[in-house]
Amino acid sequence: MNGRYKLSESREGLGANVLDTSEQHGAGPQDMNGQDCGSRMRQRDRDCEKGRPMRRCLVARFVLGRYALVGASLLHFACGGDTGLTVGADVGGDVDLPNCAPTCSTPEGMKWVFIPGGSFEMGCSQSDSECLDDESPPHSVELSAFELLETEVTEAQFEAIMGFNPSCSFGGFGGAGYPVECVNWHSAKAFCLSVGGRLATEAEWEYAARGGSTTRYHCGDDPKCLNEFEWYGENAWQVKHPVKKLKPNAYGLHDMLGNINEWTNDWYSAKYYEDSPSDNPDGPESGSYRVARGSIFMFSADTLRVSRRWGYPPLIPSSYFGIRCARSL
Ligand SMILES: [Ca+2]
Repeated sequence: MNGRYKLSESREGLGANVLDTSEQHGAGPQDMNGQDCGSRMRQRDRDCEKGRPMRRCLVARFVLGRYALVGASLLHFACGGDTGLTVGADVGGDVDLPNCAPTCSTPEGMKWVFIPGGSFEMGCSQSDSECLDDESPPHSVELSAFELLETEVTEAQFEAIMGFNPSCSFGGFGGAGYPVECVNWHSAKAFCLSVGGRLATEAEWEYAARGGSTTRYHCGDDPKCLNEFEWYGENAWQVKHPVKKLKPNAYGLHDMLGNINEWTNDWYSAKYYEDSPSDNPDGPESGSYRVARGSIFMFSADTLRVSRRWGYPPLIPSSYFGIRCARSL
């Protein structure tokens, strides 16, 4: 991978599973309840306007000059969301992304887990009666072996590489060992390239999350089994938790289904499963929304079903969305 890719975003209609928030219409960054991030960003705006020694701003402006859209994304965080980009606007052209391979540094605590190649049934589980339309039809997928991070990327790990911490820390809960959030898709991709990895495909994410299981959750069909493995609406007190505090799935991966949603590399299409290739599928060629997988600390068990899909605008950061990188072998 040479760190250069063709980026284009076309407009498509909203899929049934796309999250619709005011952010899509040009409002400031917010969490999905319209709280928290907006005030933090406005404060950053005021700081920028006052000409304070905003290291974040300066770093972002420097990166903006070198890495175009990624820089714009960083500037979005650092300067309160005012990057001059129109949310949801089409963007195109070649974009340089940082890529340190093969001499990447590994932030403290970051561990790659080997995921063996194999085949699985992707999409709605046979025992699941709550699947949405975009989870069907279930279809056979074969994947090559790859690696995935043991945990969601933490705030400390993100800051060590990127030089700032964008987390909104919904409810006031956050810190070094908590998962980073309020990252948009571009920053998630930039971070993964910066540690020698990439974002997982949607198929890789589901395969790894299942850990060989074929049930609604990796721990079975009864949602009560989640309490030992995942932070969600029944046990998380409506806030995010430090990574790796609960049991891992069969592949040794922590917090896959809960705590924070995780960006994947794929474009979102509600119809993709109808004609998905079976060999290492990597999503539609274009779209307006990127896929995030898993669920979060405040949602009910049905959203943690392993086949659940989310489409979300790639330019928008949210307190719901974080990062888990993959790495090719
Ligand atoms: Ca997660």
